[in-house]
Formats: sequence, C-alpha cells, structure tokens
Amino acid sequence: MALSHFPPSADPAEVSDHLRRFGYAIVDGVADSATMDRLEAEAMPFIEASDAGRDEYDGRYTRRTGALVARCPTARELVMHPVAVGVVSEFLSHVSAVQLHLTQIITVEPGETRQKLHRDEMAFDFFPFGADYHVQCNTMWALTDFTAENGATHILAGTSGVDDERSLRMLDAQAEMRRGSVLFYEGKVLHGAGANTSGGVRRGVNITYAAGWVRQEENQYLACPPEIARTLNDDLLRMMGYTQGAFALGYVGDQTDPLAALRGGTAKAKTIGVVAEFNENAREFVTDIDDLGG
Ligand SMILES: O=C(O)CCC(=O)C(=O)O
Ligand SMILES: [Fe+2]
Repeated sequence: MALSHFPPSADPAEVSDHLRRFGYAIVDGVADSATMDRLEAEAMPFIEASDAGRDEYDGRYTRRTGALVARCPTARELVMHPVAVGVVSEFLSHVSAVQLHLTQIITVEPGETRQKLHRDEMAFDFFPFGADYHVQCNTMWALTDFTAENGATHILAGTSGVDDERSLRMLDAQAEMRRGSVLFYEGKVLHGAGANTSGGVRRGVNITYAAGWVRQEENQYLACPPEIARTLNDDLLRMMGYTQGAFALGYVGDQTDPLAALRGGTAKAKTIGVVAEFNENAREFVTDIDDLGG
C-alpha cells in the first residue's frame, strides 16, 4: 500500500483531516537542505555521544539523542515550524493547550532490525483513551532520506481504532520520503521504525506534541535548563510547557503564570473562571446550586 503525500503548501486542515482518517500524513519538502545541514552539524557531537538502545524496542543499533531545544538552535525552528504547529493545532484543537512532548533524533544504524509495531499512546500507562480522543500528535522530520532499505518508519494506515490486529499485515507500508519532509502520525496508529539493511544511517527528528494536561515524555523543564530557557522566545516557551495546561495545571507558587515565573515576574495564571466560560465540557463540572434540578 502506498502512503499519501502532500505538498508543502497543503492546507493544515486538509493534512489534519487525513491524519484523523488514516493516522498519518506525509508532507514533502517542508525544510530546506540548509536547515537540515545546520541541524545535523549542531546535533552531531550529541549523536556521537548517545548510547545505542538497551532493548529491542529502543533498538540495539539505534541511538536516541534528546534535549534538542537546549542543544540545537535549529531544532527550535522545527518545533515551531508553521507547518508542524498548523497541523498539530488543528488536530488537537479540542484541548485548551498543546505542549511539546518530546524531541529526539533517532539514528537507525545498519544492521538494526525492525522495531515492534506499537501505538505511542501506550506511554500514558496504557490508559484506554476513547477512539475519538486524541492526546498526542507526532512529527518525524527526515534528516536523511527515509527509504525502505534504511529503516523508513512503518505505518499501518487506518489502524487507530482497531482492536483485532490479526488481518492488518496487508496495511503495512513505509513512510519513504526525502530529507526535509515530515511524517505526521498520531498516538493510536500502529507504527514502528524499519530494519536498516542499507550501508548508511537513517536519521529522523522526532518532535512530538501532546495535550497540555498530560505528563510530557521528555521533561522539558530539566532537559532545557532555566538559563537557556530564559533566552528563548515566549511562543517556544509556551509550547515547551511554560503555560498552564488548561487552567490550574502548572502554575508556580501563588498561582503565578509559569512563563512569568521563569522571567522573574508575578503575573497570575488563568483560573477556572476564565477557562470554564470557553469550555463547554466545563458545564458538567461547574454549576450553581440554583441550576441543579430537584
Ligand atoms: O524511528 C522511527 O521510525 C519510529 C520510532 C518510534 O516509533 C518510537 O520510537 O516510538
Ligand atoms: Fe513510536
């Protein structure tokens, strides 16, 4: 089965719609080669110092290199790239806040075997989120070309709501794409890195996003120390989690907004009064005694 590709000019709503229906979407040619060269140069010392995985899931011939916001200025551009943020915001438009979930360059080296198919939502303690509730949205930027031979990610399109996994083999396809393209996939779709039977490495920049109310897979407050965080712009910091994940989650001290706290200010965080007004689900949780039946 061939996977669908979109041009870089595609409407984020259209890409998000495809993602919702099939669990993935590939957008070609989003980052130029100068950007990818810069990122690779910034990351290389850290990649070389990263250990190979410790089990079959992480990959014994796979290196995972994180903390990209702190380590690689160019990764910040990818985190906030309008195409990525556009699709992710559309896909997760049901949540009050979207946050960065993890940043990781995944280097699949020659000899690596195929990763087990999995659904990334398993990270949330295997909680059975409803089929229509998406809690995360992922990107995988091709830092090298992704080919069938070098370990392009396998995607089993349309498997997000599928419980019976016996007859899915025919859906197996690989996200082959050129350097600078980006694969979007959500947390429910079966996927996994491919085997690398080529002579070269496959490098992908995995930048994932989640609802503001879940624990981040990569701890952004420690992965990027405050002295570096203070040099970053507000939009990036909010994406990293320096904002409340809905109301009440993540304030500091006397209900100070986390971004204000990072910058030494005292501005207050949003309260339920502000948020509930705009959230129709709030009606189930907040009411006046006079509005109760009986
Ligand atoms: O590297 C890839 O192609 C996919 C990796 C992956 O799915 C994971 O580590 O969760
Ligand atoms: Fe995964």
